[in-house]
Formats: sequence, C-alpha cells, structure tokens
Amino acid sequence: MLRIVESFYVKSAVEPADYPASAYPEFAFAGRSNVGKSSLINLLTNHHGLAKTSGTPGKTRLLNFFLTRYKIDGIEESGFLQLTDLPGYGFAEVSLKEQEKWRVMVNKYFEQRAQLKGIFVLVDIRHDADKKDIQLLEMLRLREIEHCVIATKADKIPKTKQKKVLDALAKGLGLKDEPLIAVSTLKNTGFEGIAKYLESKL
Ligand SMILES: Nc1nc2c(ncn2[C@@H]2O[C@H](COP(=O)(O)OP(=O)(O)OP(=O)(O)O)[C@@H](O)[C@H]2O)c(=O)[nH]1
Ligand SMILES: [Mg+2]
Repeated sequence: MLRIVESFYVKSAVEPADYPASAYPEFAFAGRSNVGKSSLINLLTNHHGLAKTSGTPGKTRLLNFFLTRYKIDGIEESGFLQLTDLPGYGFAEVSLKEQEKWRVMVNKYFEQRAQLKGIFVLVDIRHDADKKDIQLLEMLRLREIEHCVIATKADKIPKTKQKKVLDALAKGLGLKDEPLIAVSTLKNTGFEGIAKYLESKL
C-alpha cells in the first residue's frame, strides 16, 4: 500500500505563474469550508500541522501546495507526489465578489495544472447532497478530470447506518462510476481506500 513518508509545504499561490514548477503527479482536495480538507491532508501525510486546520470556516483562501515522498510497501519503490489544499466554498459570510474570485482561481487551476491526476471532492457524511458539490462534480465530469468523493467525519454516524447514508449520498450527488469513500480523521479510518486510489492514478 502507498504510504506518505515525508511531506513539505512548498508555497501558496493564486495565479498559474506562481504554481510550483515541479511536474510531479498532483492531487487536489476540494469541498465546502470546514468539511475537513486540511485535516485529511495532515492525516494522509501523518504530518500534524502541515495544512492549517481551524474550527472557523474559510481559513484557507489560497491554493496551498505540498510536496510529499511516498513508498509503496513490499517493493522498494519510492516517488514524489504533490497535494493541493484548495480553498473551501459555500461559506455563507463570503461576499459574491470573493466567491467569484474563488471560482476563477479554481477554474484556472483545473484548466492549467497539467500534472493533475485527480481531485478528492469532500462532503460531510451528515449532510444531504449539496448544490455546490453537485455543481463541482458536474464540472469535473465535463472537463473529464478524474475524481473521487470522500465522505468526511464518518465518526459522526454509527457504523450500522453508514451504508444507508452513503447510498443516499451517492444517489443525491448523482454518482456514476465515481468512487465514494467514508473517512474519519478522528478515528483514523478509510485511508486504505484513499491510498489505493492514489496508487491507481500514479
Ligand atoms: N469529528 C470529526 N471532525 C473532523 C474530522 N475531520 C475534520 N474535523 C473537524 O472539522 C473542522 C474543520 O476541519 P478543516 O480540516 O480545517 O476543514 P477544511 O475543509 O480545511 O476547512 P477550510 O480550510 O475552511 O475550507 C475542524 O474543527 C476539524 O477538527 C473528522 O473526521 N471527524
Ligand atoms: Mg482548510
């Protein structure tokens, strides 16, 4: 299984000219404010505090780029991949002007980041499918960008109810062949699925 063994913050950027120049395969984390993007990056990298987390939504306003080194167990293979923490959307107190800035910034990233291998779209397992998430998924399908949906905060739903909740979420989000993985950064569950997804797209 793929395991991230080292990770560094590279830089934050808004414009493509400022993105890190390295061409390593890259994966990005998208989703509403407060859904748990930064927490997931920290857990995946096993690097507490790498991505800034907060109880206050809207903390991350820039594209934050991280470089990681991974190992694939069993074989002595080691390589680099990049993770990008995208600013959250859907935060009520953000002005329309700010929302438009977000849209332009993220669209440029999706359009111009050539080494982008996949997007993790995070949704809160407790919430019904949301219009903003559905729009993002539609846009990714249209652009033919590989993606995987992560239902976060799985610890908030009893195990016995998870399958039913996930089925309803998949239906609400209109998922077709896209994978849907439940994770909890609190309980440290669901990471094998993410590791497998990463490995399959490298
Ligand atoms: N119970 C529970 N709480 C979580 C989990 N993951 C994240 N959280 C909490 O959710 C809050 C938001 O987490 P962040 O990782 O900062 O969320 P974000 O998506 O990066 O938010 P923005 O940067 O504002 O877009 C924090 O208080 C986390 O502790 C989880 O798996 N379970
Ligand atoms: Mg964040």
